[in-house]
Amino acid sequence: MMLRNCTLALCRVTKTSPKNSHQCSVRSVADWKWSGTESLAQDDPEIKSLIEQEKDRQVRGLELIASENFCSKSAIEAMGSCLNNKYSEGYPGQRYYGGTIIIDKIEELCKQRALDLFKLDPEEWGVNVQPYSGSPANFAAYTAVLKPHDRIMGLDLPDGGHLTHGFMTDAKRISATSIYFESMPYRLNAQSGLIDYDRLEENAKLFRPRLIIAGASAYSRLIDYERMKKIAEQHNAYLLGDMAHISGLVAAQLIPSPFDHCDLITTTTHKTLRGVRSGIIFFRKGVRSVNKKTGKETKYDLESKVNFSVFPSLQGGPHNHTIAGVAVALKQGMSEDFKLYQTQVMKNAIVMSDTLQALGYKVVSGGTDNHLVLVDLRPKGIDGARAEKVLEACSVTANKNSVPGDKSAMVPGGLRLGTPALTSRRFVESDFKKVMEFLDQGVNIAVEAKSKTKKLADFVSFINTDPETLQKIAELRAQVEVFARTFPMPGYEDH
Ligand code: DSN
Repeated sequence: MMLRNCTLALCRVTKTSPKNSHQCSVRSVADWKWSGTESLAQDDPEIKSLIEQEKDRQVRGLELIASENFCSKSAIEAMGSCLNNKYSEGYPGQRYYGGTIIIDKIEELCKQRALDLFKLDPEEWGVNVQPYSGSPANFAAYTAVLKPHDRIMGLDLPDGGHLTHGFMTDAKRISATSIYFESMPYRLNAQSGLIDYDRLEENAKLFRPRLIIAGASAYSRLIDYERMKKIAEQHNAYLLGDMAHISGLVAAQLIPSPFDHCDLITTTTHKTLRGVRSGIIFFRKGVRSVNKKTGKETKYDLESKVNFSVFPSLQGGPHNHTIAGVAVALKQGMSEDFKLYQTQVMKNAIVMSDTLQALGYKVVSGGTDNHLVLVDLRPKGIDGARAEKVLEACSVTANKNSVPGDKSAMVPGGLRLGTPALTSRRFVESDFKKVMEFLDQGVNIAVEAKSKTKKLADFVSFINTDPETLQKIAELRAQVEVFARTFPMPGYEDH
């Protein structure tokens, strides 16, 4: 007789029995031991322990990844709530399921706060808060305004752009945004380290894009949205601002706003914005252009296109628990404290850049106007991959990054360093000076280890086995961890 598990795990179905009758090994649900109200420690000590270990790693380490941050306890509390349980395909007032009255209120509140945070007039801008994260938000925004094979131009990934800005290589179309659309990148000027707007304009004349993307993942300077809008207008193309990295700085009105010139804007909510992980699309409403001869107005039609693209074209049920967490973070973003925080993020980035240069490092473009610094390690005789490995062993987390002129993405010449996460832990200028001194010591260990090894794999094995190097790493890690543990940490104490 064959047996198979039933969806009620305690029951069995006999295939041979008439009408697949159930033979339950318990008599009623009252016999269940599990109530669903057990704590994580009771239900799954293995996952609980791994979360505690990750929390400890975050507390004892120096987090310099420019896209990361430490979300507040209140936003995480909203995300870890019963809102997880509700399906609500559609939009407020137009759902495909019942029971969505409260969910509608949460989504409306989140949308209102998104508009308020960026000081947007609802007659001129609309917003969709359902994208699951930044990459889905970008693909949904493109799908809203492009047909398959329409042309896009974004900053090339090795020059600081993002995968979803159309990344492809000679051998392969990597991002779906280069599979479904035709992509031509623009790049940095290799000497200045700044976006080469002249070249973008020149190439746009040949390529005739439908969409130009103004945004970056590893660019430490301000973006000239006005210039990019002028280039886009020459081809009747849309200008999309991907402000994922800088949205907190934009919200605090510390840097020029993409809202002044872009047609569409996407962002994640967990980088400088310091919320739970999600994505948002803003779109313009009202008049798009006026015919100079006839005076006839052409209106934006982005609202229905963006909404349809997010659901039903690309996504299913919105993550209501996440939308609530985003709403909490957006409210925090309107506080005076948030502005002070963002101001400190930028002050810390300048100190980071200045200290590195004083220590003899080459900083791409010579400085920073935002929350991050790109360091070119090649003049030090080391690369980002090797430095990242040693720094991680010393509890300093950063990521390798390509710098202008780089050949290899796997062993690029630079490191990307950001201040948002540690600034959330109340690090100020003097603390960042110290963090850069720790980083310098780690890089020096890497330089020495490189001189004794050949390939990256030999290097990794060497730093994990050579007693003298292990000793140096252990000494530096101990100093880093004692220092890092003295700072407060947002979120829950142990998770
Ligand atoms: N992973 C993010 C970053 O590091 O910039 C972008 O998605």
